[in-house]
Amino acid sequence: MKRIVILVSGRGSNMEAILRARIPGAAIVAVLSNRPDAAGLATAHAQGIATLALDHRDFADREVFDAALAERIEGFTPDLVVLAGYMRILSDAFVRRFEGRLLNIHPSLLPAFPGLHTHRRAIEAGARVAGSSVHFVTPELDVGPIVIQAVVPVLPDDDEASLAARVLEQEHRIYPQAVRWFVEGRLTLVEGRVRVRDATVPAAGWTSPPLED
Ligand code: NHR
Ligand code: GAR
Repeated sequence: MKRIVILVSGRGSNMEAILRARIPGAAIVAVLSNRPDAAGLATAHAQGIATLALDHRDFADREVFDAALAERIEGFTPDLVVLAGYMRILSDAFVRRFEGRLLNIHPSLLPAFPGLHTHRRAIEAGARVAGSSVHFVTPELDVGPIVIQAVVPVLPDDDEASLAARVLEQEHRIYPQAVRWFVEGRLTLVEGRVRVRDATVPAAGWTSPPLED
């Protein structure tokens, strides 16, 4: 069994998509949040999963908070740590500690629109396509090596909410897919580059093909 810890800050729909996928060989051993009121925590708790909230406002600074968070995560001995709508930038020390086993999903076609308010910025820029990217987390924000992406159109009448909903639907496909690859031992980070061995991608929307060796 590969042990997975998921970090959320809010709704937790990506977490739910990963749970619903019932990935063979994967055990979601805990869901942690920096926000005690995150809906995702309650959802996980209702499914019998261990949950823990560490409120970042109770800690002196980012480094101290991240050190405490890392300790609690290590207590669950995870093979993989999954950021699913986790909204705190992670310090270098945290990222280095979990290097190669730390994934994030970002709601844009990286390297376009890193950081916050991605949908608003895509619409303002007049982008004709948008999407989502799963990437390994590196110390620098949203520039880690990309694992899988999905593309959606930006339609003339889109506002932030309508675009976010179209992107989110694709997130719920590609994040479980990336986690499945990892659990199957196909997805690795080798010298800072993503390798996906012998993978097939389900046909729906437009999703990046797996990388060959
Ligand atoms: N940490 C590192 N080091 N590298 C990444 O690539 C990270 C990361 C932590 C989170 C997710 C992320 C995203 O996909 C993520 C990627 C939060 C912020 C942010 O500015 C930016 C990007 C992401 C998550 N957070 C504010 C902060 O001061 C707080 C905002 C809030 O609480 O609402 O941490 O886009
Ligand atoms: C998702 O769209 C995710 O890509 C995005 O927040 C949403 C979380 O939804 N993440 C970020 O913006 C990270 N900065 P969820 O809580 O329902 O999974």
